[in-house]
Amino acid sequence: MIVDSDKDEKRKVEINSESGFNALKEVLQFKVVYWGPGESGKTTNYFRLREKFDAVKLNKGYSIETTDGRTLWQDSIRLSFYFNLKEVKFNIITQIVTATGQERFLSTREYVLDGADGVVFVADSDPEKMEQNKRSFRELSSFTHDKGIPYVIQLNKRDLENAVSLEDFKAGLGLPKTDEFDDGAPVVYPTVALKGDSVRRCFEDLMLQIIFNYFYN
Ligand SMILES: Nc1nc2c(ncn2[C@@H]2O[C@H](COP(=O)(O)OP(=O)(O)OP(=O)(O)O)[C@@H](O)[C@H]2O)c(=O)[nH]1
Ligand SMILES: [Mg+2]
Repeated sequence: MIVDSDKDEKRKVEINSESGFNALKEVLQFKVVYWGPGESGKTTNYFRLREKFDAVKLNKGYSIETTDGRTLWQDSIRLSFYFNLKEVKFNIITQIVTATGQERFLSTREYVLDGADGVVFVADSDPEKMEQNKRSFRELSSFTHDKGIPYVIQLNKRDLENAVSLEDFKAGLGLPKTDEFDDGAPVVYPTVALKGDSVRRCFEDLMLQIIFNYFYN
């Protein structure tokens, strides 16, 4: 049974009678959006997460693509995790969606971003994609401006031979030169989504930020 515990629709209290006693469990629902320029690897991140979190997925998930494998609308899946905080067991239900990077579908991107609790910005290491990285990052900032939505920045395709250097990438996006922010979080997560490298860590770090933001902001 699920009943509303307060006015906040993200937060519900679930009362379940398991093994003869009533366990009280809080349920929190979040939405994470993968955002970035066209073909930077958002859908690849999504597929790798779906594999890695296979045991905790709530639905099969779906991908809506054009015939050439580009995202038309979005990819989406829901996962269920447990998280203990101050002796309360929370059930965290997270919907993961990827926005399309294609310029011509700008309006759908804004819609996909609606209600996001956190964003993974997926940038492309191809030096020729630097302008697109910058444009997409500016676009994201304009949508999330003033909303204080937590985000992490992923620099994908680190396996490319001519991959842009981390320094040039940070300078291009106007990011701090340091490796980490004051709270110890990496400024940029280098990934190879194709192989699944660091995809899960990047997602889990964002989830912690989202949960922290929810309780303390
Ligand atoms: N070399 C390399 N290629 C990658 C990596 N990640 C993704 N790709 C390739 O990049 C291409 C685009 O990947 P997608 O995941 O479809 O990109 P997307 O960001 O979802 O693209 P749109 O939905 O069209 O915006 C595919 O051919 C992937 O195989 C990576 O880490 N390294
Ligand atoms: Mg895609």
